[in-house]
Amino acid sequence: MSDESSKAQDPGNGKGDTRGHEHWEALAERELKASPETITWQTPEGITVKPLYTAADLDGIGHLGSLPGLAPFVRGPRATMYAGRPWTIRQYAGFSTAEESNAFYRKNLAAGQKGLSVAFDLATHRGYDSDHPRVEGDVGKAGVAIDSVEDMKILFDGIPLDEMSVSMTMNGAVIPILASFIVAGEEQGVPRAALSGTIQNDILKEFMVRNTYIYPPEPSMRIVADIIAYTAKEMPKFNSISISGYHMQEAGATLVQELAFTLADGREYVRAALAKGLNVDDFAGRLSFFFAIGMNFFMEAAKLRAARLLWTRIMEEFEPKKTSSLMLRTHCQTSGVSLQEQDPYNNIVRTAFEAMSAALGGTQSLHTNSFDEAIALPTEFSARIARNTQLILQHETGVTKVVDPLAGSYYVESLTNELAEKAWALIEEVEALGGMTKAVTDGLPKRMIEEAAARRQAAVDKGEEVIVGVNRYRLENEDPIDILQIDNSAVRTAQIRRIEETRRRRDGERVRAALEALAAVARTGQGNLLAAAVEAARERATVGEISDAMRRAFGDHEATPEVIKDVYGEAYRGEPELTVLRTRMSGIAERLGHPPKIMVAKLGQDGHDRGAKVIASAFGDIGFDVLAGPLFQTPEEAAAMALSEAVNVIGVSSLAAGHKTLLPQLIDDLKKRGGGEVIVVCGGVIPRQDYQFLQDHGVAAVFGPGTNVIEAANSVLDLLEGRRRNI
Ligand code: MLC
Ligand code: 5AD
Repeated sequence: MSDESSKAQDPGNGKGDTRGHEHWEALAERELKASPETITWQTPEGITVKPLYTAADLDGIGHLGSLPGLAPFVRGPRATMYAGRPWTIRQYAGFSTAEESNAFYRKNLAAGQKGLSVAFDLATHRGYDSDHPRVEGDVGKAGVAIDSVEDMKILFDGIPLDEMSVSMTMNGAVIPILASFIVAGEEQGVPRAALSGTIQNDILKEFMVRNTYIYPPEPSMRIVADIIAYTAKEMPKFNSISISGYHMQEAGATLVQELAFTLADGREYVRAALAKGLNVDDFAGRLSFFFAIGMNFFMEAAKLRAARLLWTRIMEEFEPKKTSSLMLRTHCQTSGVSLQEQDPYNNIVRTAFEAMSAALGGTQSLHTNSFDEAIALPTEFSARIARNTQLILQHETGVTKVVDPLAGSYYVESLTNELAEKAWALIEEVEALGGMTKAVTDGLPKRMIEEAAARRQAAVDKGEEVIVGVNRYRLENEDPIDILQIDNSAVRTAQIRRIEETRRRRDGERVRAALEALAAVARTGQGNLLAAAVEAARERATVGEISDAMRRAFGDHEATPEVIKDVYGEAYRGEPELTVLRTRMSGIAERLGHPPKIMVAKLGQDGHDRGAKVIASAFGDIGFDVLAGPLFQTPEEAAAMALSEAVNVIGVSSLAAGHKTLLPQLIDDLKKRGGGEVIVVCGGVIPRQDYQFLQDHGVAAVFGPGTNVIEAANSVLDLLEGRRRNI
């Protein structure tokens, strides 16, 4: 052993001894043949991760002495955490009809799942009944179709609502859905005070990223506050809101953005509830949170620790008396966007690491995604593996035996502190803008998140960020996997039949009176919207009717799509593939007499617009003339817009499984209007099994998940040059 290395193995007392550190540096430099500073990692959060953390990194960190169950809860909201009670295994699920989803829930509960989490279809989210003409492609597709109390009762048939906690992801049509749930409970013999569960009820992030809003921001915030007020009084076991960062990360947010915007949203909701005259301690203990857990293993665990620390800091401003008012409790879901279409069994591994990170971060409840996530909704098989991932974590790995086992790690404590500091700075920035409602209305958070998404896409396309099986180690041949296919027209027919039956059986006069009373509460600002909606739901008013009664008073929210510029192009600056592409583009533009014009379209109620936004901004930077279509177009509206704007190409982004209904309609309508020459391509969550069907209906190319944007642009140019017309 050389003199140097034996010295390096004796790094002093290990407590930030600078002499020891110098020896380490010398040794590291010899190994690397470069300074250790050359191997730091710049994360998207702007955090510089060093190759080594030592006790010196803990200097000045204030939270180190804290204990679990005690403010500021860095180490967890409960004193014993999972040693006392493990997190709730709560798989998010829903598809097709209430009958089918009910059967799925029951099987899952019998197999070890502990709580329910309902996924509704997009028609329901946006307050439309299944018979509404705008939702033809959406019924029963991305979740379960619920039109009235009758469906809700079937959804929970045989599931005792006084024992089972039920989460419902609902934000737009939150009033009719929660009202129908309350009535379904009542008719099961469970008084509302005994219902336990959570309603998402987080509208601010809908305007920012998830897009299942209905009404404008102001009445939407009133809805949130009315629900908090109602549950505080009537439903003591029910969590009135699930303040969600998950969708921000899915949309491309860095972890600092996710943390900051979520907590700033939370602060805004507290203010809205206080403005209703509530006492902070009457509702704060039932505010809950929801975060995504992506692949940055230690940073995700640190994020949850930082979230609890910062929430306590925020809540202290409101001077609550109860400790539980300072406590952040959260659900987590492993990251959907981290999962890939290519080599999909790799996703089981990804999800397992993410689940472990959520557990080490101290989540209260967890959903683990299924490996077929990037292709379709879970099958029974993929859902079983996802659930078992949690069961194995809880029963076989020993992680539940000790509270917050990462505490004291030089690296994790540093990350916790750094994330908290960076997120706090961003929270203060939002505050300086006048708070989150204002910031959301002005569009700043959305813009920041979209920029982060475009930057990330460029990093993946350039191969700087490695995704196994996608931009490295890609398989030559992919074997197709079995997926869940839903026949939405059959679901729609069944739903319409039940709506008609419900309408036939109810007392029309009483329904009208209840809806009128609700409309008056909406119009006058007097009274509680949820209380009025419970009366209407009891009379069998439908989700669409209750939503419409409020629509009349509140109006619809309409967003104008904005496309960010120069982020993707900047990240690619000087790279030969972009230069070559731009040259090719100029040639085509010259021949056409103008740059090729592409409309990026979203059809139906599918508001997942990350892909559309990334494509629109990257194609713009590449040199296309980009028209970003509004959300929620019908195929006819999209065709009319494309022709009046004289586009050469329509690129449809589909993430909610409506493609087989909506794309053929779009192409038919283009032809009817004499626009058969417009090239139609599509991208998004589209199973390979559907490619041929789409091609047969005139779709020129399909770009599945994991498509490189530069390659997609080249393919579109091929199509424009008539060089390739296949998938
Ligand atoms: C917990 N308890 C303990 C304990 N740990 N008691 C003693 N010792 C311990 N160690 C008690 C709690 O106090 C509580 O009782 C009860 O046990 C349940 O524990 P919990 O920690 O509150 O868990 P849970 O009921 O599961 O609630 C977790 C939650 C909640 C607070 C985060 O809001 C929740 O379930 N959220 C799920 C949200 C969700 O599924 N979202 C899906 C989104 S999908 P008590 O009496 O105090 O209540 C999505 C995708 C999309 O959004 O876009 O469509
Ligand atoms: N069933 C199961 N998981 C779903 N997700 C969305 N809808 C469903 C559903 N009906 C999950 C996916 C997605 C995230 C938003 O929620 O993981 O990424």
